[in-house]
Amino acid sequence: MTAFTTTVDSGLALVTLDLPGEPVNKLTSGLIDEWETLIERLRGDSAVRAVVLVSGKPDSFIAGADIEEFTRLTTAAEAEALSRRGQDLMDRVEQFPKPIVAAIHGACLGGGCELALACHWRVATDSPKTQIGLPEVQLGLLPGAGGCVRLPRLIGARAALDIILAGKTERAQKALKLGLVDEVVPQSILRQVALAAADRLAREGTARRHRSRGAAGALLDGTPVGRRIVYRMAQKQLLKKTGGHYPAPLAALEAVRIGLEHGPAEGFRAERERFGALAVTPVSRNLVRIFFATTALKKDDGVPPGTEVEPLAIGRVGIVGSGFMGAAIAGTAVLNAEVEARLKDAELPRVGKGLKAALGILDERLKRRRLPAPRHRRLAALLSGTADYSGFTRADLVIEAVFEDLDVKRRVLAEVEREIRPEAIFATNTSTIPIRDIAAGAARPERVIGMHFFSPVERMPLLEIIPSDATDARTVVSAVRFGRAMGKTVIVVRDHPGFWVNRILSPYLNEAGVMIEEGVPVDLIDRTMTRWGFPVGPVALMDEVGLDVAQKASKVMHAAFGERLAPPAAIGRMIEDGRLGRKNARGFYAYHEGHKTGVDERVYRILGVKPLEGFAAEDVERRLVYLMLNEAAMACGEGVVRSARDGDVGAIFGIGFPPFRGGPLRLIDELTAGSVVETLTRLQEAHGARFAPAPALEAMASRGGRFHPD
Ligand code: 3H9
Repeated sequence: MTAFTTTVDSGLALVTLDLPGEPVNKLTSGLIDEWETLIERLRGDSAVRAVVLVSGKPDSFIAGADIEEFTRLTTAAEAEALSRRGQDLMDRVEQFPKPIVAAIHGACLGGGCELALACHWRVATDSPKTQIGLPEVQLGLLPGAGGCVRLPRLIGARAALDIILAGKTERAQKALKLGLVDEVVPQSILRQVALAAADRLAREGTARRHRSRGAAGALLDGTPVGRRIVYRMAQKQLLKKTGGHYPAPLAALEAVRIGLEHGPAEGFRAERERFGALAVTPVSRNLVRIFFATTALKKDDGVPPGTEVEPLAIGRVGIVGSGFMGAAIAGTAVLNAEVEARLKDAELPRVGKGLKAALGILDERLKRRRLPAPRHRRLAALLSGTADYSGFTRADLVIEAVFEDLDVKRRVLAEVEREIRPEAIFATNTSTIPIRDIAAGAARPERVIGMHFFSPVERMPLLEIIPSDATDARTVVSAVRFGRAMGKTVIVVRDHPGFWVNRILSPYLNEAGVMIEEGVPVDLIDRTMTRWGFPVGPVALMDEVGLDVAQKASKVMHAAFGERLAPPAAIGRMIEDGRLGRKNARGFYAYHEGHKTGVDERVYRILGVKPLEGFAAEDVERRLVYLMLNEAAMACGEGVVRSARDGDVGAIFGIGFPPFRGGPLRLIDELTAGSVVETLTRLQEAHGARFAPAPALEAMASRGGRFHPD
């Protein structure tokens, strides 16, 4: 392997790293060997005064240690040894007698960032592709090659903890402000500036950096007493945020603290010991699997391998329905896919409102400095509106986001088909209605597909794409690629009521309603499930979605699947009382000025129940979790998802299934299908037929199988 090429000019060695056969540079064991040999050679080469390290890849400096190698680690001792190797490497860079300058463009993450930190000077490009940070905790790990020690020493405890504990990455300008890099330059002059810095450092020695962090910064970062306050606050926030489910950030906090309070040697020891322990936890294993699953989905077009189609280039999108969903789809399409988006609604005032909401998505980015003003202006100009389909003849894709009603959707499809070119695609944004029903009377059913966005569109990472039996491969590939261009993780699912996400959500939400009718307190239900790891509880989720919307969806599911998915009467009674959830500030919870203030106790009277005392949280958890697992197994058995990988990614990104548990199908594998069947059978005896184990699960239990091969 020859990952490095070195040229020497005027005493300056320009080392270009380009890992052969890989899309990004990563610190593999082989690469580390090669680097060690190389720097030993440069150390002894009297013609070399200084070194510049640059990447030969288009958009990555170094994306970190090789995550593949982590999957092969079997013991904590092996993982600790890997970390020690990384630390030694960085130490040799830091102690190198000649200056080493990191010239950074693209992803500079994890071990890549740690290598840059060990260098004596860092120059980064101002490109939005340049991202510098330590995302290790997102893999259930901590920076294990010296990052927990070097970063706080460079930029202060608070700023370092902000990055390390959240696994954050920063753009170049912010990194400059923090002192994480020393210079930011346009990409075209990166090498020249880095070489000039190397020359200067070789002649004048390494510059001492004096950064003022203000009085508060000096007190909090600069004194042991101040730092104690910082650690305590960080720990409190972490426990609140992670619910104790994610050990990595707490371990990273400890490593940072030890490094700052007891010196680098102790810090490095704490770092590698904790890295070793974390790398073999089930939490880290699950998070690493999710990384590889989402990476694989970036290349998956949703059609069988070998299908040869030329996808439609999508430059203009029409969106029918300028309500909450339609507007957010338009705003997100413009922001991420940079396409022209035209909103259509029945009346111009409604169109105006939708355009304002779509523009709001761009404005928010501008305000948070994620979008420069000229780009904001350019993107805003891509948005337009109409009340009469004008311009739709030029659309490549039309997304319908009207009311969730079969007749209305069919009417819109017929209208749109009259306007658009024959090769244009019609996508329906439905959450439950089968695409074949919507496309039943279509003139060109092969161009009709489902695109199920999740709300709020600009923030939710998942998109379900649903071809009907009539949809052609070109339409599938075009829609999947467009979804990805919109920044979504896309799963292609089977045309079955509720598709994947709402299918597995349906029995879970229903059961929450059934429990409320039994008198189980609302806050007990929600608290139990957030403690289990969901970002919100099922009752709060119904309020968020809207009780009317939830009822509509549950009726579709009831009609399709019968009594097993019968909606609880509670929702209907809430709606009769005029309660629609957060949107009208009246739901299971009370709201004040848009903020949830607590359970609305009047709800129990409306439902004619008395809240029970002493109901066991374990019973709540078991009923809710096992119903979701059972439905996931059943739907997977029916081929609703193409693989267990897609099912788990869909549950995690679509409904916030706790990532550390790996997804519902992974959880079944971990519990074993046999034990899940046993628990369901006991629940069935106690609570009724809706808990009857899915045939797919029983079959799996009897042959001792798993959903995931690994
Ligand atoms: C770490 O560094 C630990 C250290 O502190 C301590 C060590 C002792 N490893 O995502 P893409 C592959 S932990 C292995 O489609 P993009 C990826 O699987 C690491 N493989 O491209 C895919 O492979 P394939 C901390 C990696 O442009 C291909 O590269 N670092 C790694 O959308 C293209 O990836 C991270 O957590 C890796 N580190 O995004 C960063 N990185 O083509 C993880 C990428 O065979 N990486 N691959 O399917 C990322 O966030 C994104 O991949 C990146 C590029 C932003 C770099």
